[in-house]
Amino acid sequence: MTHLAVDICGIHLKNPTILAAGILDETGKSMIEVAKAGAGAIVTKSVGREPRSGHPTPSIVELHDGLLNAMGLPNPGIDYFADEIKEAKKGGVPIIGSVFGGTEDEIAGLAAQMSRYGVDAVELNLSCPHAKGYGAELGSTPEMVEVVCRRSKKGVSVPLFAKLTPNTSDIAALAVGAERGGADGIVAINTVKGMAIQPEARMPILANRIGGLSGPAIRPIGVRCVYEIFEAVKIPIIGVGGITSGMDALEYIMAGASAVQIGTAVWSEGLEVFSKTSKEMLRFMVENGFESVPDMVGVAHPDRH
Ligand code: RRO
Repeated sequence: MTHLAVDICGIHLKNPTILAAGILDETGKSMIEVAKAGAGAIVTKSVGREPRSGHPTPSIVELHDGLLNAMGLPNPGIDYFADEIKEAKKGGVPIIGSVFGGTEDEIAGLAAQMSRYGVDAVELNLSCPHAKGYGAELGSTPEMVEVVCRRSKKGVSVPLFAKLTPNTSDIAALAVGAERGGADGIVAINTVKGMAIQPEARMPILANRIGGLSGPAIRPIGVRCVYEIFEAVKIPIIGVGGITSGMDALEYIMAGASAVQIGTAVWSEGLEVFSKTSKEMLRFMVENGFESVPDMVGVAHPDRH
């Protein structure tokens, strides 16, 4: 029978749609709502060592095909997060804990602490494009990605995912670094560095000036990144960037993703986007003779046609 269930690194998902880090995932209660809406799994807000209020406003610019954000890693701090994870688990879907840090020691410590909270996997955010000293700096060379993953892997008892930046000339090389360092999966992509300027004011709109672009505008970039990563590593890939429909998700899966994350479309379409995406994927599978999601993974590559 045609079905949407997938297993990633031993984690069972009833469907391949996962809530991406950064939206409706700061409290246990909001994560339960996302689970109820049909997400197959949930990634938490990226949390760090200390509470942070983030960058000054304006920190979001609405564009017609996406969002530009410079939130600046607002989060309550890891110590506060144990209770939120405990609550989120009541939603009945796997919870993936996202952490960011300024040094390899810090991020490894946070990953270990997150793993002790009972999450099903840990996602290392190595890719925030606009918070100086955090994220992207640690994730900008294959060597750094490898060291951070190796260090983090030691203290983590659950699968470890590395979320990579597209703001590089060779994301596949970063993925190879993650695989060498022992990561169990790759998450691609985080937002694409961008800027919007208000002509009358003659200045950038974001208080931080530079931000990260998400939404439909970046989908072709994400699909290309997943396609390149699929040819470079053996570990599973989770695709993210501009997915709003089942057909968008299928692009990522056929490029090589085993599952997908949805973020900005939750803001633009509402929580229904998870069940809508699943339904559309299932319809496509029935109509095109695919029994399961793994049957479609990477089929856009010439040797897998
Ligand atoms: O908080 C943010 O500004 C942010 C993060 Br942590 C990230 O990973 N990606 C992004 O676009 N914004």
